[in-house]
Amino acid sequence: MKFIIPGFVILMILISGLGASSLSIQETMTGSHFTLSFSRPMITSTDNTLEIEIPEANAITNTPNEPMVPLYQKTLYYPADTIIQDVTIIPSQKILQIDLTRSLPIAPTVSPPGIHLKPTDDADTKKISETHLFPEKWYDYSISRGLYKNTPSVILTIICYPVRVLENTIYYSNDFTINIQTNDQQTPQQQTIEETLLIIAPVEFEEKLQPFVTHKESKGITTILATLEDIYDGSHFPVEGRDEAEKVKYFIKNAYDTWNIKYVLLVGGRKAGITESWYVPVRYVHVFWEDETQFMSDLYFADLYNADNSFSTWDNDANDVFSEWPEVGFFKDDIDLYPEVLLGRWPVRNMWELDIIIKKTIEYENMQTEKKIVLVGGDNFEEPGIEGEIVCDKSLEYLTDFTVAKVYASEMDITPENMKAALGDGAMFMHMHGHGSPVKWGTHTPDGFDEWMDGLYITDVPWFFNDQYPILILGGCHTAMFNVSIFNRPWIYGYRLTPEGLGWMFARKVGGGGIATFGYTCFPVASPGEYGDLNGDGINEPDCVESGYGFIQLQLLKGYGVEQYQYLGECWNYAISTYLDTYKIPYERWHLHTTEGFALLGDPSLKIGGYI
Ligand SMILES: [Ca+2]
Ligand SMILES: [Ca+2]
Ligand SMILES: [Ca+2]
Ligand SMILES: [Ca+2]
Repeated sequence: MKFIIPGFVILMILISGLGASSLSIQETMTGSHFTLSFSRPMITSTDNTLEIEIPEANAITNTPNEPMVPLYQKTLYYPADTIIQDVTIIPSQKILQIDLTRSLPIAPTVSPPGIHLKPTDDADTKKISETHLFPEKWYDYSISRGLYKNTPSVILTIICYPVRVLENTIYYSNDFTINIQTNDQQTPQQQTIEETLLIIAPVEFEEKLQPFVTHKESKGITTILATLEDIYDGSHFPVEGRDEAEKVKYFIKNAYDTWNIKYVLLVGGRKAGITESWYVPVRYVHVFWEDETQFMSDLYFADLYNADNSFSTWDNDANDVFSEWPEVGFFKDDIDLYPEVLLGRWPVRNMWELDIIIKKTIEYENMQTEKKIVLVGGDNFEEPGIEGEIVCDKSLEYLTDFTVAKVYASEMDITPENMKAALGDGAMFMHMHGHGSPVKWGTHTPDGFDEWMDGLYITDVPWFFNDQYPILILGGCHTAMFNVSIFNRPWIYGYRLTPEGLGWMFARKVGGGGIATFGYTCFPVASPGEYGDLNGDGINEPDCVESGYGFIQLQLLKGYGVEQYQYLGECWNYAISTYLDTYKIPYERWHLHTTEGFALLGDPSLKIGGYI
C-alpha cells in the first residue's frame, strides 16, 4: 500500500496521542490491516444532561432528533492508480450493553439560512432509536476519487460507531478490525495535472475572449478555448452524452485525460427571454430539502470520475433525474462528489458583462491587492452566540498577516454605507455570513430577530466604487443563484426586482465591486448552537464554524492562508473536499445541498492577490 501523503505518519501521531493500547496498525503486502480499540463508554450524568464519552472517538453523530453518540472517523488518501478492491470492518465479537437511567441528548433539527424561511416542525418525526439501533450500522465507509493537494487521488473515509442506542440502552464494541485490500491498477491513469486552463464558451464569445487567453498564456497558464459548437460537432473528441450538459461534461473528462487540464472556466449564463435557455448548459440536481426540489450544480461538471475509474454520471439508475433524492425515500444516486478539475463560471448574459469581467480579471492579476479582509456579520439564529461574527472572527485565524475592517451587528448597523466605508479602496477578501435570497443578503442585531437589518440588495451594488476588487464569500441561501430573471423569481418573497442574482452582480459590477463570488445556488445548511466537536478535529468550537455553510466558507480562507494555495479554484476544491472528508457519509440532504450548490462565480485560475 502506498500513501501519497504521510497518512501513515499522521495515523502514528494519532496513535501516540491516544495511548499505545488504543489503536494499532499492521500493514501487509496486499493492503492494510487496522485494529481500533475503544475504552468502555464513560457515562456522566448531571441534573440536566447525560453524556457518553469515549476518549479514542474523535467526533459525534449529528442526525436530527436522534441521540448524539461518539464516533471515530478517518480519511486516507491513495495514489490515483490505486483500486481499493475491498474494505471490511468488523466490530468486536462480544457486544456489551449498558442501561441508561434516562435518555441521551438528541441532535437538533437543521435549517437553512434563508430570508423569510419558516422553521420546520419536526416534532412528529419518528426516532430510529425508539425502534431500531441507532446508528443503523456499526460502521460506514466511502471510496471516492478527487484531487488531494493538487494530485489526483483515491480517497477513503471510514466511520466506526463504537456505541449504538436502542431506547435507553446502549450497545458497544470495544474494538474494530479493518482490512483494506488495494491493488495497483493495470491500465495507466492520469496522475499529473498541469497549469492548464480550459475555457468553454459559445462561439459568439470566442473573439472577445482572445485577449483573456493571451493574458493567461503570458502568466504561464496554458489556455485552451473550446467552443460549444466544437464540442457538439466532435471537433476535438468523439461526442458522448445524452444531452448538452452531459456532452460538456464528457468533453471536460476527455480534456482532463488528454490535455492534463487543471482549471475549467465556463463562460456563459442565462440568455434573455421568458423561457430559460443558456449560453453554457447547467445541470439541475434533485435533492429535495426544505421544499427545494431542484437546483443548479456546477460541481456536476467538475466531478468526472468515480473511485473505480468509471465516469461519474450523477445518475446511477439512468432515469435522467440527476442526484435524485425524492421527498420520500432514499438517495438514489450514490455520487462521488469530489472534483477532478477546479471549476468556476462567469454566468455572463451578454457581451457587455463579458467585456467587464475580462477587463476586471486582467486588471486584477496585473496589480497587487492589499492583504485586507472585510468581515460582515450579525446574529443569524436564536441559539446563543452571534453566529455571523463568530464565523467572521474565525476567518482571521487563517489570515494572520491581514488587516481587518469589521461591520458587526454588535457594533454598528449593517448597511451598504458601512460596508462601503469598511471596504474603502478595496480588500483581498470580503466575508459576509448571514441569511440570503437570490437578490438580497441580511442579518439581525443580537437577539433582534423580529427585524432585518438593511444588509445588501442588488440595487445597492451599483454604488460600490472601490479600486481593488475583493473575492466575496457570500454566506446565505441562494446567494450565487444565477438563473433568476424578471420572469423567474424563486425564493423571492414580496415584491423585489430580480434582473440578476446578487453574487454575480457584485462580481461583474463595472468600476468597483468584486472579482469573484462564492455562494450557493440552493439552501445550504446552518449549524447554530453548541453540541460538541462536530468536525472531529479535537477542538470543540461553536458549531457554526464546525459544520454547514460557515465551515465550508472558512475552508476557502484556510486553503489560502494555511495551506498556501495561490489560485482561487484550489481554494474551492480544498473547501469542498474538506467538507466531504468530514460530512460526505452518511449521506444527508443538507450536506448534499451545501456541497453541490457551493458555486464559484469567477475564474478558477485567478491568482489570488494578483501576480505582482
Ligand atoms: Ca470524483
Ligand atoms: Ca445566535
Ligand atoms: Ca462544537
Ligand atoms: Ca472542532
